[in-house]
Amino acid sequence: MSNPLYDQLFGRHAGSEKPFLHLRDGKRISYRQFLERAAQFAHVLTTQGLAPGDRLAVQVEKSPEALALYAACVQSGIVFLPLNTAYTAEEVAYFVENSGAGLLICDPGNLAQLAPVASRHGASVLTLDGGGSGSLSDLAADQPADFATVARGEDDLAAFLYTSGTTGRSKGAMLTQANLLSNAITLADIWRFSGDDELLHALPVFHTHGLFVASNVILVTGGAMIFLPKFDLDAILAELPRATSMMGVPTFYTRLLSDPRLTRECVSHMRLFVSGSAPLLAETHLQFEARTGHRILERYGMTETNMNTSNPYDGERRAGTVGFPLPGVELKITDPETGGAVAAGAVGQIEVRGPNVFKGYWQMPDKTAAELRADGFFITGDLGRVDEDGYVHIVGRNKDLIISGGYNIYPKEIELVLDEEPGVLESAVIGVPHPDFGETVVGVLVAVPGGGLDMAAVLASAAGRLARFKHPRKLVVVDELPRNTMGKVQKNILRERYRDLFVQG
Ligand code: MCA
Ligand code: AMP
Repeated sequence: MSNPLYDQLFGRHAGSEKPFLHLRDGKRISYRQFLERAAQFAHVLTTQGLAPGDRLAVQVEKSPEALALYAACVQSGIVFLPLNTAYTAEEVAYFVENSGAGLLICDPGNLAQLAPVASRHGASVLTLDGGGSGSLSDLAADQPADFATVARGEDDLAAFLYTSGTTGRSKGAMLTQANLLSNAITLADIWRFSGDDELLHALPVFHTHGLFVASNVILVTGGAMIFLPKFDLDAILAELPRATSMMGVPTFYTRLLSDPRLTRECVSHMRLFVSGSAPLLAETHLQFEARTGHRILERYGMTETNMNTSNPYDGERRAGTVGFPLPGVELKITDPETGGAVAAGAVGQIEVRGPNVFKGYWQMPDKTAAELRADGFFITGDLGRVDEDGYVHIVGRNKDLIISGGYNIYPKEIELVLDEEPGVLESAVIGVPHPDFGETVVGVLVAVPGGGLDMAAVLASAAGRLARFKHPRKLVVVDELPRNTMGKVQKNILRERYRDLFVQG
């Protein structure tokens, strides 16, 4: 019986003593050790009562064990649901409830807060810390180091990744085995990954970029990862000389450029730098090339689709563009009003279709139908054009979204929280340029007349409810919000008004 994703990413390395993960303390984890750990975890998950198709919610620090949980889920047919470590207990509660997760694995430090959340929604709870210890590992220690891989088909679900929405309610994007596998094979091929690669991995492993794009291309080719717990400039600069490749969000590259230790010599062993998740400024691309001799390869993707386009490995990596549709992926530019094709070279909404496109949003058929057409094209919400040479340019967004340091933030979610605060009549949340994060969050408030608006109290209250990266970095009070004749808030006017708050104009 087969399980295509497990077989191709993990099973093929069974018994291999080749290094898979190099850790910062000099420790190495071979493929065999990693897979044995994953098998022990798979036993724990099943003895906890999870069956194929059930969801496992995981909010833990990055570690080899966190990644082994992904492998354990694929091997046992359980749907892997990783969560950003920045999410508050209130945010985690929504994901556990909405997904119907049967088990939550969290950091021991969050157990007191999350155990009641889990029990309220009928889930059990285990712990795992950044060093690999916790009740999960305690239970795993006595388990066999091999596990009979559960048969799965390509259309079976492998993971749920939650992505926010314009209504403020997060949606669980259902990703199948084929979605993940097709993208991994394509990317490994076009980016020329091989068993000799050592990928410098400093991204989190709870979103598509670090979990699927980076880890899966290595797994499918048998290379190794230099596995850092997070982005740390000193650690990255220390590891760059031995790495062959790195993937990062634009903030990685602007931070590297801000350090004089980034030189041509320190990257002389590198063959590939990839950027994505947010727009890479053409200026950053050019500065990086001038400093290092490397042209960053920019690609474009989404949680719902994995990767859609990429600049070429050979050939011109064109700054300010996201390259060409991947092999097997169709991309078209349509009129947002009619859905019909626009004239060649004109700007419209980007739609994509291919084996990478997800199956829909968990238990949200209306939202699925609104974004995923019956013919299989997914409406990305990004605005773009295709130039005369076929390069795709992303020129804006047809959705109210802020991307800060590669994290997506939907203003509606923050507005709902701000609007509940005493003294706040209404709010509009916008993204403005930020030198480090690309964009950052600004809250524009209208006060209740005589309502005693206390800005510090508003910020403190929001802090308890929303992940840190979503917090407004600044609140401003205005008499009224600019509106069009339909009564809709004109955020473009606000963005223009506050565009220089964090950068020099
Ligand atoms: C951390 N903070 C942030 C962010 N990250 N605030 C806004 N935006 C952020 N992205 C907060 C911290 O809580 C902290 O708050 C302060 O900012 C600085 O903390 P620091 O430790 O310096 O943060 P950091 O560790 O340096 O984080 C910055 C980072 C990180 C390295 C850019 O956010 C990161 O790794 N981003 C990658 C996100 C990612 O993987 N995106 C892919 C999504 P305080 O000041 O209170 O201490 S997948 C996707 O988008 C699609 C599919 C795609 O195409 O890839
Ligand atoms: P997410 O929903 O978190 O997966 O984020 C996906 C969104 O990130 C896309 O819809 C784009 O708006 C944005 N994005 C990803 N890669 C790029 C890129 N290279 N350039 C511009 N925007 C990007």
